[in-house]
Amino acid sequence: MSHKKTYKVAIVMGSQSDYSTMKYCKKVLKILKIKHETKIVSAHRTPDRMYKFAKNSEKNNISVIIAGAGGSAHLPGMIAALTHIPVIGVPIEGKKLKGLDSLLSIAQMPKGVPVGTVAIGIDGAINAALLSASIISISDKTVRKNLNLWRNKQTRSVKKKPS
Ligand code: RP5
Repeated sequence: MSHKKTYKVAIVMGSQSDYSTMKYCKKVLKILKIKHETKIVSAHRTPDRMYKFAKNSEKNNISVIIAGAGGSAHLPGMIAALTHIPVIGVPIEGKKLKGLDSLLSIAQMPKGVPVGTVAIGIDGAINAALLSASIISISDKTVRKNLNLWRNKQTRSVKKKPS
């Protein structure tokens, strides 16, 4: 019997500097009890690592890939070109153009290789985790239950009147 650890979601990012945003993905997946792994994979600085990661993702039992990138953000698109596993791109809010360049690079994929795109920054990182949970919930009852609990808690937390 294999004791190899398997993951449902892979959270990858182009740089250590992306982690202050991408750690919110991890936090949400932890709350939802979804197995995940976190890696630094850069399309331009570690292209071989990116290639191996994407090519092995199916074999490694990954259901969804969340890829965070800032600055001319080609990482999610390149990963999506190498695997059929759904890729959600998180545009990181960079110093120069406030992440708008990343948002456009990720969202404006030409036809043929889609990348699901979420909002710039922490909101996007949180939503990427929730969207990955929705995708997994189609075939996983426990994740469906945990996602619904999370949503109900969010609903209950909204006050009826402002104070
Ligand atoms: C991209 O370039 C990374 O995703 C990061 O958002 C950006 C800047 O990287 P560092 O110069 O901070 O390592 O590859």
